[in-house]
Amino acid sequence: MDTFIKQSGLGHILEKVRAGERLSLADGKTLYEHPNILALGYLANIVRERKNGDKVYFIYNQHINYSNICVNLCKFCAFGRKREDPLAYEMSIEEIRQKVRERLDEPIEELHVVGSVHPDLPFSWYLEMLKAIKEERPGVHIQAFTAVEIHHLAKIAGKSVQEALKELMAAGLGSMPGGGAEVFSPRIRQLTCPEKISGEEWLEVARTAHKQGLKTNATMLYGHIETVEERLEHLDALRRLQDETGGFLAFIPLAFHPKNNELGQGRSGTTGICDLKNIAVSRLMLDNFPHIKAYWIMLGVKMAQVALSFGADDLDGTVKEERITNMAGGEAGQALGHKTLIRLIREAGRKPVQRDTLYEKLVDC
Ligand code: V47
Repeated sequence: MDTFIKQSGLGHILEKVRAGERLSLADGKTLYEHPNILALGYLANIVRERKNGDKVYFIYNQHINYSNICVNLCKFCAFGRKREDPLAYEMSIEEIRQKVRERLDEPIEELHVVGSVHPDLPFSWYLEMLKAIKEERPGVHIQAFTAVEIHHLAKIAGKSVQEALKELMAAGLGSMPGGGAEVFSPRIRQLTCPEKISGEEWLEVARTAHKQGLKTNATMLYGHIETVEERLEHLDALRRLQDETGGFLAFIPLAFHPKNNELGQGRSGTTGICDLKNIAVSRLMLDNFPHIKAYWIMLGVKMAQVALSFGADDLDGTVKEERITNMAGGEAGQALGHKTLIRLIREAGRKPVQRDTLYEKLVDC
């Protein structure tokens, strides 16, 4: 296999990967532009197995998308709506309680709570929501609010991000998901989400969270108008912040879905090779991230399974109900039973491990 990698012109990268040396942005470009996906997979798998052996993690989780009424209205998003839109919705705290109660008979470890940049819900509403979830399901870990939402909540509360996070943590916030990162490049943000906080601001919220001991994830939305250089700069910014704080748990490359959004008009979805490249290159570039997640809702179940041989070590979870990808044309469905997740992992020749949000409580399956 080493001969094959050398013949593919990737010998110098193989040497660095074997030595545990950091790859440069130029190496990243070589990888993205390399035509042989098997060579990339082989390299990414070295790092993946060094960090996580044969394990593939999954979690018993439930998503709650509390509202889609949004002031940002990003051009790639099919979920966010103006208040007057017939598809706009906002759950009451009672409805959220009900969603949690509906699944009390299932061993759910994590509630993944993400919504929108809502024009007028007050800060107290978010605290109340966290407390209500904890009342219904006291032991659950709440992974909630992207850095974009946190920035907004601090603003409406008239507090610093640090102070807002402190109150949210006291009300039950356990960690933050990685959304809203998109692509940090100012060019891409200007063209696709001009109302959203900047990449620098996103990173600053993550930095503040990490300094308070709050773990977070990170994402990158790929497969639209971004260049390879812009992807690599995004990965590099995350890698530098992780060197500084060590607060990121997982990186999740998010495949752009083109339906029902402005950016997607006339555009097709990502290809399998593009998906696998983004998994493999992120595994290789993000040498200080413990986990790379193949989020099956975005990738599709089959591609997510294949991604387990190209650098990914996590499939996310059972989910049940998800609206962001679904509204943008996602066809993977919205729920997987844990038996299906285990089967997918075993068939990929890996060892299924049920985890909690922080990858601490682990159960071999
Ligand atoms: O921030 C929006 C993305 C994100 C589209 O942290 C789209 O474990 C594709 O971040 N096509 C929200 N993507 C979802 C998210 C997430 C999901 C699962 C797990 C975790 C985690 C995080 O979805 C948004 C945005 O980047 N998004 N529209 C679209 N059309």
